[in-house]
Amino acid sequence: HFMLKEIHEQPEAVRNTLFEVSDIKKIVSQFPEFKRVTFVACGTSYHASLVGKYLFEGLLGLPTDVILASEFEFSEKAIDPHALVIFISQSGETADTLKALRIANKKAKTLAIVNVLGSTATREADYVIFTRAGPEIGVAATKTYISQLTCIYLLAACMCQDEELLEELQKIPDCMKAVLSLEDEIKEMAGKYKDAQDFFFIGRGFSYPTALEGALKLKEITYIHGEGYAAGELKHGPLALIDDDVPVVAVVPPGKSHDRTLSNVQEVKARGARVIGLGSEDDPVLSSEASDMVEFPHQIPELLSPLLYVVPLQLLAYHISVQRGIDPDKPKNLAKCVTV
Ligand code: F1P
Repeated sequence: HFMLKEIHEQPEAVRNTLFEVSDIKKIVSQFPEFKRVTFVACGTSYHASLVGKYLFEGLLGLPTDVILASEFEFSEKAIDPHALVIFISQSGETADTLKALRIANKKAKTLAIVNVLGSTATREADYVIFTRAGPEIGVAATKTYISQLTCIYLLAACMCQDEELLEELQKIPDCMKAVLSLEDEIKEMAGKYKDAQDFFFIGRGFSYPTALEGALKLKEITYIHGEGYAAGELKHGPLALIDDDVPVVAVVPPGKSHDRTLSNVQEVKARGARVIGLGSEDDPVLSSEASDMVEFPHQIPELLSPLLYVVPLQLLAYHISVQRGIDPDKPKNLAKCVTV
């Protein structure tokens, strides 16, 4: 399948995208002073944007909003002329994204982060950054998501001149290979969970967009209901849906969010849920709570975790899809580029 091939091409996609750093530095040197950042995107690209919010607010202290392209017209009046409005799109042709770009171009400086050279968004935005993922044939976005994240990290690091972060990013391709080598374990896990009718994916902070993206991958190619939730919101209603039929995927890297997400893991377990834990290899508490565990190298800090923790979730969705007899390259009701 194209999808599996592209999942395995992700270390290369990151490596190639990291070469964009010199172009990104040039673009950043042309920036006027921005008072805020507004991301606009659809689908998987929206989840990359959410990671951008945590980064831009955390590293640069810049107020950052993330707006779904299909909702942009309702925020039009509030667009700050001193904002940098960043459009993220694999194709650069998504109708809602282009419509929002045309509105934003009249109000503020725009930047498009796009994978397809020469696409409409690249011709219309003030600044352009390319994700060097190579062509993506699989309908569900995988390596382009990772390349979008890489560009966002590069952009944030260049804007705050964080050389240490630029160096840390160089380690990602090798760490990602280590994560990909867990595929056999994840395939086996897929066999255990493939008959579930509903899943929850939970995380906080940097892990919240990963939870949303894991749930979207599951929905797109397995047609199982997957709900991505900010772990702290579970107590505001959805805990009522958790029982022993609902597996919960918990994204729990070490760091600020760790202990509180762990307490949510205990809450869902108390309601009978089987928990698939994603966490550090040296997290005995999480691994004792989880029915199944995906272990990551312990040196991965929370800030970088979105680049790695999503990979097993792509593999999980892929293997559940295949084991349910679905062709993940031909998902029903999903086009590679949504032009309407
Ligand atoms: C957005 C998107 C993709 C999704 C599918 C449909 O596309 O929702 O994330 O995987 O291909 O479109 P884009 O604006 O990033 O090209």
